[in-house]
Amino acid sequence: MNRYLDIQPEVAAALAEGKPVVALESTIISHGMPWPQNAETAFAVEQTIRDNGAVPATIAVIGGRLKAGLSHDEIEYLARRGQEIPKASRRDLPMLCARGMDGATTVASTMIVASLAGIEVFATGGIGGVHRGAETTMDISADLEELAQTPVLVICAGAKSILDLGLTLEYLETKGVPVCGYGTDELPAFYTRRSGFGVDFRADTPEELAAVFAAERGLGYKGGLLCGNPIPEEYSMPADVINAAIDQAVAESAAQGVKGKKVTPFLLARVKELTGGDSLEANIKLVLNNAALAAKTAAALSALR
Ligand code: PSU
Ligand code: MN
Repeated sequence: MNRYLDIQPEVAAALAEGKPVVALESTIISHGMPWPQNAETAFAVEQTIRDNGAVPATIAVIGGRLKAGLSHDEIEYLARRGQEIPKASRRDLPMLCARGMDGATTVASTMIVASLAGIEVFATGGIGGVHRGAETTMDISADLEELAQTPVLVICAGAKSILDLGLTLEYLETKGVPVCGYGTDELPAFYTRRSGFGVDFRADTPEELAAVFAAERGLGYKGGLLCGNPIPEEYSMPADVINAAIDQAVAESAAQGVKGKKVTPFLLARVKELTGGDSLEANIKLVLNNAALAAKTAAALSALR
């Protein structure tokens, strides 16, 4: 096992027996939601994964250790400390490990730790991607490059239109990352079910999705697979309301010269402020929806093996 990695005993036992395990990220806990909803959501997501037949493994860096599976107290610690926990993507892990620091893992770094631990399925809310204006800023999330090189199935609710969704899909196509729509032919846009941008293929059952991921492994590809699972209709937000808030947040971020790793948290926080509690509620519901699909897909994958 990797010398920087700690796998929680329950997770290690499930992996050893070939039972389904689902990885979860921690940037969504420390940076994505306010206390105490962040802790409540993290616990509810883990419970949803259990209710659907899999073992949850929330991932973070604590005291320089890569953790696959967190205790109740560790999740609460990350939730209470919030923004004080550094956001940790691929480039940050070496420094955090060397110096014994904490880190809230993004999609990219959660994939890295999941892969080191042998976990193949990962549920989250939204992924990073190609930002609007990336043709001049070159702001492209490391999440996309990770999907190209790390063999994990990432189940999300698509990407927020704080990003350029068309360019995000072009980038994934260039990198050869298969993109699935769950029950849809379009990439979902996080708060809304449709984006207008087509995916590579549609899956209508966890078994269909698991079979494509298993085939990707069987072909010897080194990269992962992205699945967009639309927010349930009853929790989706009116497109005009959410798009107006996103446009304003993107304009403010450009006007204030926000750069680097602060861009995504700035945009997410501003959209939340501008839309009140509605977007937080939608965010919680879609993460639970993704957790349920991920658990069922991990179970389907275990059955194939
Ligand atoms: N998009 C969301 N919610 C999030 C994130 C992105 O809708 O919480 C977080 C995820 O952890 C994602 C990270 O991996 O932001 C991407 O950050 P960056 O764009 O700096 O790579
Ligand atoms: Mn960025």
